Amino acid sequence: MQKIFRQYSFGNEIKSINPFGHGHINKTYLVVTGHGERFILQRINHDVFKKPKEVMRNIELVTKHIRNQVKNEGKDPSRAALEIIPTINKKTYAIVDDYYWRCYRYVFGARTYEIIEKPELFYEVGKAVGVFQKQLNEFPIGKLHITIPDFHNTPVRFKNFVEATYIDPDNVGLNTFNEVKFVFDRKNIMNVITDMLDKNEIPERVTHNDTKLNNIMIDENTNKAICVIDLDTVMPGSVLYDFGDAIRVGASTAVEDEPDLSRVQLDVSLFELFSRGFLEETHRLLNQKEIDHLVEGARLITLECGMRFLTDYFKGNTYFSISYPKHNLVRARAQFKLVEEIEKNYSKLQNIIKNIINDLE
Ligand code: GN1
Ligand code: MG
Repeated sequence: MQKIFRQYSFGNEIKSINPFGHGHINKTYLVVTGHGERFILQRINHDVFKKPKEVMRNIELVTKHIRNQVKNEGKDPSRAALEIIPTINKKTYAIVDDYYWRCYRYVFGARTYEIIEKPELFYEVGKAVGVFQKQLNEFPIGKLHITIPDFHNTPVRFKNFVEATYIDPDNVGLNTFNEVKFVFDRKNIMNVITDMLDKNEIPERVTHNDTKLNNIMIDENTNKAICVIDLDTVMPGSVLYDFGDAIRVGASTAVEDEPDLSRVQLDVSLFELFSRGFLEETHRLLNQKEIDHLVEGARLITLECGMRFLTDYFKGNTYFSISYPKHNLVRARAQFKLVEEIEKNYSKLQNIIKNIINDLE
């Protein structure tokens, strides 16, 4: 750690360093200095993000853009986006022993949630995801690097899944017949969103691609959302996946890795609250096809995420960090249960979207 701290101006005032957060990919630490300053220090997982410099360039551009937007609206930009702390050499990252590290200013008086504790919070989360989309609507999309190719390309994720079922070095597949069948039964819907993108029926937008609940910062005093964090996967993509990923985590009655499937349900009223917040911000921006496929976005990203967990389980758990051997299988099962829940409520959810749009127009 000393080698990292030598590259930061606060480096010789460190009081404590502790692991922080619940991310599955990067390593995150909370750093506190003797002056009571706090920083979030992260080691970028370069097996996942092969070009960390490009990740940091994207984040630099996007956070600058958001701050300028907010400034132009006459509002305080200080908490509107993550703030990268530069190194002494004015770089957005520090390289130590082939690892890339980066540092953000810690946001005081804010927190994230693993599960929605008060329903009205999810309306605020919807607003935040919508505002993020709005703020980046004019961003020159060509400037963004593709930090992970085919990240939300569901047909490619399906193909990788099918290949992984053959690999299965530890023979873990024996007990997963039902899960594998669950995915295959849905092979015809994998390409619904990518086809619309290919045909230009829906636009490529600047999207976040990881809008799960714990990536939204909430003010502890006002309960208002502050900003969206974890910008590593900001790339061109479909807004349907951003909408969907937020629903996948926030509208579920259980955590992502709940082993007791009877507890994993879709809370339709939470879906409605999020959708209202989100659409209040974005309904003028989205085209009809996008509005008609928001629910499909929730189903597909949940299915995709389940496939990714199961793929990793078959391949020996090399991608997502796990706390016990079957963790990825448990995660996958919870996702598939949620897919069923979305399917069961599909027409109800579609009506909710329709009604919100009617109210707003
Ligand atoms: C990963 O890093 P983290 O935990 O915010 C993953 C997402 C998954 C999510 C599932 C770069 O996000 O795509 O949806 O886990 N990020 C990457 O919890 O793969
Ligand atoms: Mg995260």
